[in-house]
Amino acid sequence: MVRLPGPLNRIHPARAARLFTSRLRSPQLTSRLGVLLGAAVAVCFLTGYLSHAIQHPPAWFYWPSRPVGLYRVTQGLHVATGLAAVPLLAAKLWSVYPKLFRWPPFRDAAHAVERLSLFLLVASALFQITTGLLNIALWYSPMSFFFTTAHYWTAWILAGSLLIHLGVKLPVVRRALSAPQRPAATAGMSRRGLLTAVGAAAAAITAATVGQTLRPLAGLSVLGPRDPQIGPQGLPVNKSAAAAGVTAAAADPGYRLEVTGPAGTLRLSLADLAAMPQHTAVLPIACVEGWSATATWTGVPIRELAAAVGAAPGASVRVTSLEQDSPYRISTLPPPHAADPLTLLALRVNGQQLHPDHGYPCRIIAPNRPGVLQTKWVARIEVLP
Ligand SMILES: Nc1nc2c(c(=O)[nH]1)N[C@H]1C(S)=C(S)[C@@H](COP(=O)(O)O)O[C@H]1N2
Ligand SMILES: [Mo]
Repeated sequence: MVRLPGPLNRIHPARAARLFTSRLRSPQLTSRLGVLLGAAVAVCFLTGYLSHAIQHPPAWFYWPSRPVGLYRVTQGLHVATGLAAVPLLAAKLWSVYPKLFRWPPFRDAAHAVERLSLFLLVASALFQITTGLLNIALWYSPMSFFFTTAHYWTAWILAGSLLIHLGVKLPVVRRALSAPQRPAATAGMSRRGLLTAVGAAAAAITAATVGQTLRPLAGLSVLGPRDPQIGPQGLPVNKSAAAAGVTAAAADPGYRLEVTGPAGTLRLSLADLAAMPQHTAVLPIACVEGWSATATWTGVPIRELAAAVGAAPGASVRVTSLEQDSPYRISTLPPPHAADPLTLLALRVNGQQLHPDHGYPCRIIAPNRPGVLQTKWVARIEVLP
């Protein structure tokens, strides 16, 4: 029987028993759900940290330009494991929530600290799932903070409080998972039935969204927020030329690309760029939001442009967009990407001139790189010293 706190003691004991005691709740159930949820959170945390490090590289960090689709896989896993965690977390919280009403709330100081860390764990997990969902739905208005920063720092709170929780609960989990199975429930749902239902919910969510990056499954992708057909030239659009405020600048016949390096500065018209040797690469755009799509890109390799202004081997290249006032205006190609022959200043996609929404007059497309760094409407290319 569950001891209820003050106000809840007024509920008739038989009613309270119905409210709070399901024979399904047990350390075994909670432990099994915890193992599954822990695995999803671990993959989600590591792939999320990786995505952050690629975008804000610490000094020790190295990210290669091959294999070309690696980021597509890691970021696909980040979003897929985050989504699969929704039913797992819901079931796990259901399996323990009567403990929330335990009276007294804590036994001693150590127990109080443990429950505080548990509060941080639950709060940060709910925050990560909610903000992640809002972000992939491109629904920013409920977030009065900058998503990227909040999602990043909360991940550390989640990881820290999860480690404390694991440390405290490991003996309970070990006992629960090595204990002999209790006889199956005679009426209602069995533990196996519940675990199967939760697993099926996670699988259904995955199947309904993973087609946004695993393209053969695109037909199933009823919950994937970005349909591959949305947008011109068969590619999703993250931000249109109009939304970026570049429509006039991009269409200006006086457009010149500025290329700067140790040997000086070139100003190239679109015709100049088109007259240079063109290369074609089949590369995905892999958005941090979990969608990705492969396209055939044609344009001038960045390393040829960098060499034309005297770049030394191993240089980084900074790219600036025509777009003003945007955190995505500037990106830097680190040495592996700047030197990779597949990294293009693309003029064409899938055999057509770039649509304005895909970055006309020209855009960056590089292998193994988050979509957010594939800068559109390029105005300037600088070889960094
Ligand atoms: N200048 C600029 N480039 C940008 C963006 C942007 O907002 N501004 N969005 C980026 C993001 S988040 C993605 S996923 C890709 C999407 O490219 P697409 O719209 O051509 O599919 O463009 C990237 N390039
Ligand atoms: Mo993106």
